[in-house]
Amino acid sequence: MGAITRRNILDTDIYCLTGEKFSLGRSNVEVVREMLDAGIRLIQYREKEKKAGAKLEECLAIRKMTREAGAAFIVNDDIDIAILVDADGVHVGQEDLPVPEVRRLVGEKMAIGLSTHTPEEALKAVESGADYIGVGPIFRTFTKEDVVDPVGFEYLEYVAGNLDIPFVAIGGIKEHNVGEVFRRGARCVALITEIVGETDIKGKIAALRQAVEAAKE
Ligand code: 3NM
Repeated sequence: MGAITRRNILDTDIYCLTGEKFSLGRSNVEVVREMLDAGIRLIQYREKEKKAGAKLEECLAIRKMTREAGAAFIVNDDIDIAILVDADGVHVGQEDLPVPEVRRLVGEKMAIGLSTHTPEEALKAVESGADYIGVGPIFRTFTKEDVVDPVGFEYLEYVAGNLDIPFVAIGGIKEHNVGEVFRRGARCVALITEIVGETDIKGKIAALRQAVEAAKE
């Protein structure tokens, strides 16, 4: 694989996020090890409960592992930690600092992802200089605390058909519906509970990959 850049960071089918609360007693680091061993090449560290020091320590370990695997590493929310560990990207939400200010902090090399839930937010994200957007929640999910109602396929199809920015579909995506998400225009999907909540993470990733390949045919 070539160098990871702001432009190509989403060039992969399956984007894996951590979620230690749902990880059946395994640590974020253990779960990421499984994901990388299963061939995942894009990891986001998402951890809302731990203190900064503990998050930094985990991110340093995951940075090392992702680098060795040639995988991209994105940190959710914590811009300071993303900078400290030399992450490939940082992912922010609508309530976080505006993208131009995030850019001033992280410099020109790091990718910035922004969660969006409406066409208006997506258009603003493009104008703001985000490198990619999250599009969701596609289906109902209880994983995110400040959850909004599902946007369904309508918003996904709008982004796929009208915007020239890399995007990732997220929210309630499972093995049984991932094929449909690809058929509706997604080229990258992000998942938390379907993967971290599975005993056999490698088996689940293989099954997801099979469903994605079938949808692409
Ligand atoms: N962001 P699961 S939905 C982190 O719509 C996150 O922006 C969303 O978790 C958004 O795969 C979501 O378990 C939760 O549904 C995704």
